[in-house]
Amino acid sequence: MYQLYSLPGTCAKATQVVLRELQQEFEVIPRDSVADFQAINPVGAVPALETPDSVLTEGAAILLHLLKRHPNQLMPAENSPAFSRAVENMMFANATMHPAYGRLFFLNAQDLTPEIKQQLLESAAREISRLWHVVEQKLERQSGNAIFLGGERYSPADILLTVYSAWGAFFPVDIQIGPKAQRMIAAITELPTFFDQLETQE
Ligand SMILES: N[C@@H](CCC(=O)N[C@@H](CS)C(=O)NCC(=O)O)C(=O)O
Repeated sequence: MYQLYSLPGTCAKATQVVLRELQQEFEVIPRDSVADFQAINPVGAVPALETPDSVLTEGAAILLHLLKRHPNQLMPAENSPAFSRAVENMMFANATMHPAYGRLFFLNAQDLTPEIKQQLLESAAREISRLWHVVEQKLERQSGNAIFLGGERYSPADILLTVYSAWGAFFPVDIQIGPKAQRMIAAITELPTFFDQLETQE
């Protein structure tokens, strides 16, 4: 049984989806219900995962830990070129796309004139759109019926990107997401593991 420290609507949702995909039991602990969360993750961020051995932080590291330990169809065989590509896509999502969206949250919290804030938000949104164009190109290169970055099966990157894609709606900006990426997002959103009625209680 895992304990997952989480906040509603955050990147920790991707960890929950993967835990469900792996059919692992877990308890969600709302970060703000913990008196001294800094003792668990000095950074203060979610997700943090309590495993039988220790507490792990950093979303991508948590996913790799779980995927290595539990049989799954989310990742290809470990020594294959496809595995390296799946890790590359996961890191693109976690280390490139996530921080790009993070700029929107950061800018929104700054004490700026409305005009300057809007200009900066739009500039951050243009960069996010550029990254979604990179996703679109990756999806265009997929063959046949493959609609995911993982091919015909979805991969951790598809789940991560789908979680992040919802964040654009919080800001008064236009983020361009191409048709293939939109199709991938729609398919992930429909997964039973993506939806959890308890999430509103996190
Ligand atoms: N590099 C970290 C970043 C995690 C992160 O930025 N988490 C956000 C939510 S998506 C967070 O907890 N922010 C702190 C806060 O909202 O107070 C990871 O990938 O786990």
